[in-house]
Amino acid sequence: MRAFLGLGSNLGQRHRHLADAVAALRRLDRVVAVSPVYETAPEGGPAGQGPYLNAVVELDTDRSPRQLLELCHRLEESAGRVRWERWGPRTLDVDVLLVGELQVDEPDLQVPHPRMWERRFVLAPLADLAPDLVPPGWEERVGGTAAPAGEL
Ligand code: GSY
Repeated sequence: MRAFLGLGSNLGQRHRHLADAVAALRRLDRVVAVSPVYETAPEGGPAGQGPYLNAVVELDTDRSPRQLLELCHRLEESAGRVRWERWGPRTLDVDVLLVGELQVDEPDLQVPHPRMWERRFVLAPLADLAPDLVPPGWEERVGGTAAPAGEL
């Protein structure tokens, strides 16, 4: 199954947190591709939080969406994430974006991710990996900023 995970960090050693998560994914599953990193303005959450680094990882996986969610939580815990505040700054956020054509609508898990189509910090790296999946003209319709910030 072709699956996509969104990675973000705006606390501590941001690049290191993303790189560690990708290294762990390479050990635990089949990583097909990793997008470039983008520095993005925070969307939502408290004022004054720092910019994010964001990237998207493509997997070829046998895991279910729920198993992928559990994997995401493990990666976040490994980065020392503490859930102080909803939408607040975090060392690492990992979201399940897409899992093949599967659709899930449960309280703690929605696939495709319900807000991904309005988020430049998701669509910019996803468009690099899978332009076929990103609606044409998204750049005109979606706000926010995303500046290239290297590779993982
Ligand atoms: O939902 C992911 C965490 N997050 C982000 C993010 O990763 N990047 C940007 N730019 N803003 C965000 N707001 C939240 S919450």
